[in-house]
Amino acid sequence: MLIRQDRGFEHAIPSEITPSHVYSRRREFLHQLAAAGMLATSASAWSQTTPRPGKLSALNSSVSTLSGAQATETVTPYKNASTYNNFYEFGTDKSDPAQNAHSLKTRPWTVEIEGLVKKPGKFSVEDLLKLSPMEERIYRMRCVEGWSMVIPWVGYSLSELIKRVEPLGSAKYVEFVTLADPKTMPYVGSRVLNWPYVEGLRMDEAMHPLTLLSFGMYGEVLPNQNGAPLRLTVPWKYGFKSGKSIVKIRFTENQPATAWNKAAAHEYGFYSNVNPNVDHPRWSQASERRIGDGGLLAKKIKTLMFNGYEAQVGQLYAGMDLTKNF
Ligand SMILES: Nc1nc2c(c(=O)[nH]1)N[C@H]1C(S)=C(S)[C@@H](COP(=O)(O)O)O[C@H]1N2
Ligand SMILES: [Mo]
Repeated sequence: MLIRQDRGFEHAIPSEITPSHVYSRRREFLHQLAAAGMLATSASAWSQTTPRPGKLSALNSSVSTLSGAQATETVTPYKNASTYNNFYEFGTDKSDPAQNAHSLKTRPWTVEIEGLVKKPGKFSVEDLLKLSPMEERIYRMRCVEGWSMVIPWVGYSLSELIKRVEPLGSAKYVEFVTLADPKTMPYVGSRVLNWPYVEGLRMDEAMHPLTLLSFGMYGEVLPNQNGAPLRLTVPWKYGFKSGKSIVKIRFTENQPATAWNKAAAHEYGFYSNVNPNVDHPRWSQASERRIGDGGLLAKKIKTLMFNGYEAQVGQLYAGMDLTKNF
């Protein structure tokens, strides 16, 4: 996103052919969750080869009250959500992650919790899958590049994990460090970014119920290119705040140095709230293109303040100058 704002839509979205073992793995994941009573909503509507785009209102009430999403929006086809990605460890073209991320090894996987907490330690992905009941949440996701999708994620609020490790009073921020393995990630080692990809949130943002620790999407285990085995989804912020394939969560007193902020501080601030009134230095943020059936000809739609989640998160920023804290 640093380099080619003008090229994002030149690339055709390749039609997806997913090997059958991937599907059986996803079905297995859902069955395990359901059997353990860990799936709070039925995700069966999304678990088909080509999930049907559906109305957001089809979701259960806890989802719609939390997301505040509009019932007129349709869910992005699975094919688009899993083949039009940013995951620079696997390449900078939108189609690269789907083509290259099969090399990512998602088991065994551990997430290390460190810094200002009473209970630091290591969690295996199996521990994390069991930590809390999961919900399906349909979130709008907007990339700073000006495109957006509507994706049904499966996970639980990050706050469930945070409460478990008992942050100290001095912990003001949470830093998320993602995997940087040059053996399985062809672009780690390139100079596109300073690896590992690091993101951060203020403690109250991290504790907000909308901040989701996601393990699945469309009722299925996350495809590697979407950040398996676990990632963050922070729907009121630009996509890059939602770090993929997290290996470390660190609680700090000072604001973490995040990867995109280090790469270009004047373009990508720490907060990165979706804000149609604050232009990116090189382009407007007032509108966006919804990726999906309309393809490259999709009409632009207005971008909403905090990506449409202002009622839920606006108060976190009361009194802050959002043109300075962009
Ligand atoms: N580790 C890592 N996480 C990442 C990125 C990345 O390059 N590396 N890209 C970010 C950006 S810019 C976006 S828009 C979203 C895209 O998520 P999606 O491909 O699942 O839609 O992931 C974010 N998380
Ligand atoms: Mo993005």
